[in-house]
Amino acid sequence: MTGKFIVIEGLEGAGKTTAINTVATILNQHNIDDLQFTREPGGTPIAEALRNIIKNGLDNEFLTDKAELLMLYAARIQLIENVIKPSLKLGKWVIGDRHDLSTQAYQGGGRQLNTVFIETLKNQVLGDFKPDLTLYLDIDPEIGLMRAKSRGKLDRIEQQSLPFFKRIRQCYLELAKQDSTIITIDAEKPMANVVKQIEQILVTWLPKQVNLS
Ligand code: T5A
Repeated sequence: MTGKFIVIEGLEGAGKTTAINTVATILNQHNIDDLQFTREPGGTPIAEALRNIIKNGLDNEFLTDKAELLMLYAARIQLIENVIKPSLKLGKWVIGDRHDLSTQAYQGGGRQLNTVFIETLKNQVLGDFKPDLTLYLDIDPEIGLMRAKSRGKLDRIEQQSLPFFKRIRQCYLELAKQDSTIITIDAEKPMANVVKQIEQILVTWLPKQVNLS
């Protein structure tokens, strides 16, 4: 049996780290122990090098929005072909810290890049590959950024203006409405409540995926 691909999405400071740990714990409780964790951009040597450029830039060279988009897809396809697909084939369950929905929201909504251009690129690079389930942690960007700031220095993307993050949130919410495999979680609630929401979703979703007698 092939594994499943579960992705955690959301703005900075939404609480993806806790959500990932919660998903892993619940899978373990259902005897699903062979897990592969990924993060995007990143997760292979080439993809991690691209992550570093995307997050921090290089030598003060201006990074264009289109180049950022292309690097994200380059990193993503490296990860999919070299890690995600082989893991799923071996029956591992993959838990992803971000995936393509981030590009739709950040580069489509935030950067306002041409959506036809993004869609064409997506179709060419990913084909019909997509996560089995996406948990979108919805949070007001002001709250998320406050949480992110409390951790220290902000990276190139985190330094963007508030309207940029508001557009991203709007885009996430719209895309979640259009796709039944994306489930929205209220991430403004205290951590214990967020954990509970994830548990409730997985307890309903998991039995549909595997025979958990
Ligand atoms: N990007 C990525 C794109 O633009 N396009 C793309 O296609 C992709 C894939 C990646 C950056 O790249 C961009 C998006 C990003 O800007 P990243 O480091 O992977 O960078 O992503 P970040 O969102 O920056 O990661 P963060 O670590 O900021 O977000 P998390 O993981 O959601 O935050 P987390 O879990 O570390 O929590 C932050 C703080 O909040 C607290 C935690 O304890 C922590 O201190 N917290 C809560 N506090 C109160 N109540 C709760 N419910 C809480 N949940 C967490």
